Amino acid sequence: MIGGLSSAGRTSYGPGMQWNDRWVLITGASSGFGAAAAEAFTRAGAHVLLGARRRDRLAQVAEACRKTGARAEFHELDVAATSSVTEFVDWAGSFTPHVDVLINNAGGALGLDTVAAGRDEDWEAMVQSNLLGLARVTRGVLPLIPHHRGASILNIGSIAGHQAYEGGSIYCGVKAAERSITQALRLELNGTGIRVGSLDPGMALTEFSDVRFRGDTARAAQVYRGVEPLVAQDIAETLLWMASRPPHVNIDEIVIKPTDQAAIHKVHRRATA
Ligand code: NDP
Ligand code: 8X3
Repeated sequence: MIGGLSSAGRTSYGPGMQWNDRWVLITGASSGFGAAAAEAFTRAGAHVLLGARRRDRLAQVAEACRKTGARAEFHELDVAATSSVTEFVDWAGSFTPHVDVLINNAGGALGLDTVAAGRDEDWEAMVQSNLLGLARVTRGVLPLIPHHRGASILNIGSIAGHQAYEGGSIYCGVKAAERSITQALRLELNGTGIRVGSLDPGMALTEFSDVRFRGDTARAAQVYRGVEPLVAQDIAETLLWMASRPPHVNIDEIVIKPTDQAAIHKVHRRATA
């Protein structure tokens, strides 16, 4: 026995890990990273509990996940409202007494305004979803996360949390705060066996820029002009890898960027027609 875990318990993880009796709860599962993570974990055999505001999109994601034979349940969730988070967690608890992986993914950026031109409603929404939402969901779900079974809390940060850029002030700020919350949780949960990690992507092609630029798809497309960005599946596979390490291994932080993006401001762009 090591740290209360039998050797049998340890060997059930790793590349051959059995996901069949495991539940994964994902916020922001209606598109992008969250939807891809739902598909990756169900393909591995896990069951998923999916939350976001757009029910119709959640239904599509759940339907795709069920084709693997796994269970995929969904419920409306607005991480910006404590009442919605409470209702969602109660709903989740009606399916399972244990959530083995919590993926705090809901969030995004609104606008690319300088501080001088920034709008209260954008700032408040970014703080509510990326920062307070992550804390609310974690507080709510923690009682369902088992100790000493290799459970994980995986938070989605960003390279914006490592380096600020013009027009990104509040978004960069909340993603920097995500790293601090992750580090605090890692300390607070030390001894419980619950792993805590942050996955911090660079430029990835999802609905992120469409949302940021409020449906201005031409402007959103310019972000990825001449670049081969990450795709949602890159993030999903990395999340699955992080959660599949043996229980004594905690991946604290991963920064993942497109090969074309050496730094926030250093992006290689090919000539386009
Ligand atoms: P998407 O816009 O495709 O996905 C964002 C998800 O978050 C959607 O499912 C959306 O669902 C959900 N969401 C937003 N606000 C709320 C809310 N208040 N309550 C519940 N769900 C919410 O973008 P990505 O997949 O790219 O973004 C996922 C995460 O990754 C975000 O935290 C983002 O900041 C981060 N990120 C993205 C990068 C990129 O370049 N794409 C790079 C680094 C980090 P709905 O609208 O239905 O509620
Ligand atoms: C998304 C990456 O660089 O657009 O978090 O902020 S960036």
